[in-house]
Amino acid sequence: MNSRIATLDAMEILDSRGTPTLRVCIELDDHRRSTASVPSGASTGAHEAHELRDGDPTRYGGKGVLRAAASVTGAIAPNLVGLDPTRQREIDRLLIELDGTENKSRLGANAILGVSMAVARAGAMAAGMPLYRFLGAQPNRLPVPMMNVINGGSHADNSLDFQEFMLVPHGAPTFAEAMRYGVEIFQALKTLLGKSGHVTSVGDEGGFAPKLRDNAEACDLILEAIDATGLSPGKQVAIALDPAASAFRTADKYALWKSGGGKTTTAELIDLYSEWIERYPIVSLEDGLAEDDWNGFRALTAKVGGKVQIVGDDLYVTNPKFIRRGIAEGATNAVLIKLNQIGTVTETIEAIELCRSAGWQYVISHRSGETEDAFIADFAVAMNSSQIKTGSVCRSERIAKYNRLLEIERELAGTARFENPFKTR
Ligand code: 2PG
Ligand code: MG
Repeated sequence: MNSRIATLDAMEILDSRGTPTLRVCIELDDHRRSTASVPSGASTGAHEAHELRDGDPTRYGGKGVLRAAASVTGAIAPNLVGLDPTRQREIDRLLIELDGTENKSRLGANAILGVSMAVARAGAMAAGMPLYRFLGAQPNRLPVPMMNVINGGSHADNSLDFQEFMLVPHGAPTFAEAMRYGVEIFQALKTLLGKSGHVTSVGDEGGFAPKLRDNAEACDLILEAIDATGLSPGKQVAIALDPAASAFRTADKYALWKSGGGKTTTAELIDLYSEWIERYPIVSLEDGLAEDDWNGFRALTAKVGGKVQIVGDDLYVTNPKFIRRGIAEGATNAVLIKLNQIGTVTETIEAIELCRSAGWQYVISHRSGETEDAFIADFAVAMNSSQIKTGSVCRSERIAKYNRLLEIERELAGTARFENPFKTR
């Protein structure tokens, strides 16, 4: 017989921005323990599951999570004690029922996800398997990393409207080599920035946060840095962007206020992206438009979706309801997957299954507020995801995921695959 859940506990810890978040601990009846820590976003989609915060102005500016911790120990724990932790789907259904709201606002999506992730780990432990093997059918693919080396938008106090400028070492032979490419380019970029008098301090996801002339200069610098390493742009390393356009959406336009670029219409922004796609080796464009601009997304995908990956993040918030609509309307051709946007491991897997059935790519993603928990590294391999987005190549909360993937690649030894999911142009 499998081990059973004996106790559940939760505590307030801190994330990479020094903001409180939740850690859940499950003890099995054989005294083994699993823990999971919940991430938190800054550029959050309007329809994300509800992150429960205390709102008590005397602690952490209202951002404490003691109420979410109390959801775990109060409402949830008595219902889970005695259950078999390998029954993830049933336990997640139970959590959803216990909450009873559409967006998990009663118990808090942070409380529910913390439990759901800790159950997955406890299940893997009970089954005597690493997490990636427990959650995956035939896990042997290492995802191509998307490394956010220049930060802007709401992740940095600089002149860039676009939130993320990422390196994609898609032409590397292995995951470990992909990491080396990324790190060497990151170091070259640091030298370049220093030489041209820019600051080399980093933003929330560990990417540089310089005050540049405009958004395009970030792509120019990345290209220069790739050249400086002797790697070949477009062949070995490409660029991915996440403008996170919901953050600069006004009533009917997009306002490039950080760079002083003025207001643009949806059509003008689509033209700018297609021009960039011709000019730079871009393989992926996430949230190029805002979460409510469905018409714009359809037009963008119709125009450039044959050449590059168009990813919806705020647009879908990992919610099968919105992904279904996106598939029906051809709004994008890929989805960003964040566990805490929907709130349980099971619903996240359902979102991924929808992508698979449509032949769409899916990218497993961190949040800008992270912890040392590397759950998404195992999860990406379990889901056979072609890509993972987990920040720059510095700061331990980002590196923890990369290091775990290096470990998994080594563990898989001869059977590990690392493949380029992008169209080569
Ligand atoms: C995003 C994420 C992660 P945040 O927009 O894709 O990079 O940012 O967690 O702030 O929503
Ligand atoms: Mg995004």
